[in-house]
Amino acid sequence: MALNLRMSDRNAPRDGEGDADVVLQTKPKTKRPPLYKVLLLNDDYTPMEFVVHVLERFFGMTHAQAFEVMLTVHKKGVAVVGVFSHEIAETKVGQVMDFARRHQHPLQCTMEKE
Ligand code: TYC
Repeated sequence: MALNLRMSDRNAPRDGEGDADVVLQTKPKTKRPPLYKVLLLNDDYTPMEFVVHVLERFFGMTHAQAFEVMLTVHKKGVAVVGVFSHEIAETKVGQVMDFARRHQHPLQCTMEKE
């Protein structure tokens, strides 16, 4: 009769004989999907109130949170505005870039693997 062993069981003591039919079973893998940071970049032209609106509208921030994050981007040049799965991050970046373009602001939003 064949034995199904996990890798961690390989060297476990075993009664009986005959490893002829031993089948190694790899440990079930449940790797979490990678996460992506969504970044907002500063520029000299996009109005502060527009950026605050973007952060409220697409990132669910309160007005106070959005204002604080906007100021961080304004002063430091860039800030992480959220961390998401690849698909959600891509959607957020697309929404922000689209919204900015439609309003003719040069606001830039990007994503990078965490
Ligand atoms: N620097 C812009 C200004 O002074 C404001 C701004 C903040 C622009 C954050 C983009 O991501 C940004 N009007």
